[in-house]
Amino acid sequence: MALAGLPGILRAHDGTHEVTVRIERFAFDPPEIELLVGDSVTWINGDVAPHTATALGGWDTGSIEQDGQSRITFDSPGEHHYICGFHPHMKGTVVVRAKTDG
Ligand SMILES: [Cu+2]
Repeated sequence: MALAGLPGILRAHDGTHEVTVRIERFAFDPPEIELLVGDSVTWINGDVAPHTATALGGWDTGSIEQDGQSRITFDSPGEHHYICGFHPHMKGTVVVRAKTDG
């Protein structure tokens, strides 16, 4: 299936997308995601321990309890490196591309 250079997690882009990142065993899965402006990401915590997705100097999901979730919408292009506020060794990246790219 032709995806116009976008990664497999994105399909034909009509309107906005919602991408899911699962938190399992103290790791973000997938650790790196790529989306377009206007898309949103939902983090779902499968661990017993609470986690966050926290970009330094940026957005923060706040604490997500077991089986809880939190969603953030990305309105501008950029590359966001984020961690879990409770477990800073947990790292993830959100790359937001302008819709005119590619
Ligand atoms: Cu954590």
